[in-house]
Amino acid sequence: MSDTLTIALSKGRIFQETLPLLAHAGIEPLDDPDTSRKLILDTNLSDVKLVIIRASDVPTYVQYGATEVGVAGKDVLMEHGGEGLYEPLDLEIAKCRLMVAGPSQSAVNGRRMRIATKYVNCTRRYFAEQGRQVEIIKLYGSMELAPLVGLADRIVDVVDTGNTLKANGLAPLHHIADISSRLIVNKAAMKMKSARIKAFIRDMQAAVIGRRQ
Ligand code: PRT
Ligand code: MG
Repeated sequence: MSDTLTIALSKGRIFQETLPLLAHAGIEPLDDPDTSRKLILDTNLSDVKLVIIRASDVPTYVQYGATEVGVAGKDVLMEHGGEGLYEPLDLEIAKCRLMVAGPSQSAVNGRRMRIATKYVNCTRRYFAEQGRQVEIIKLYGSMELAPLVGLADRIVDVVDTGNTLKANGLAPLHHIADISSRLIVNKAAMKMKSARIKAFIRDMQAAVIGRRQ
């Protein structure tokens, strides 16, 4: 088996913030996913390719070995469950917090709270740990809208600056988890392509440490 390496990445902030780490590891893409329509990008190294995938799909591609490695937010990994994956390295990029948010002054009394979120599993787990029965409404985006139109009492979403919440009259209420992006590796590939993948992890780790200074 050849020791090619395919790396799953999502467009946008994860791609932009992973780029300098990859450069530190000697990997430079030959195309920009924000302007190219290609989904598989060649790099300066003939045996390394970048595969551009929707953020929430990255763990699935790596789980099934469609790509050996990938970069995914801890929020996405918590929601996916991590089956078939190793998570050897915190890349310390795309940092944010998974929060419960809602209208700043609002109490929900005498009935089950309704929570809108795309993080259904994380939300169920969090409220179960609190011993609270809630009704969860699955959405695919723009969670901030749900409380404004009476669809839900609260949302669970990632928050960075908090500006989006504030602009919509919402406030962060409870902290669920600190989030950053992680390097993930397919478990079988870690055995089959051990030397190649371990060298890549080492290079990326050096890049993360270099970036701290
Ligand atoms: O759209 P799609 O479902 O394909 O994926 P996505 O929207 O999750 O992708 P993307 O690229 O937006 O996010 C990828 C990863 O970046 C997430 O899984 C998080 O781990 C991480 N990340 C870091 C964030 C943010 N910061 C963030 N602020 N992901 C999303 N946001 C959103 C937030 O939900 C809010 O609506 O950005 C908006 C602005 O945030 P404020 O608080 O700065 O206003
Ligand atoms: Mg998005």
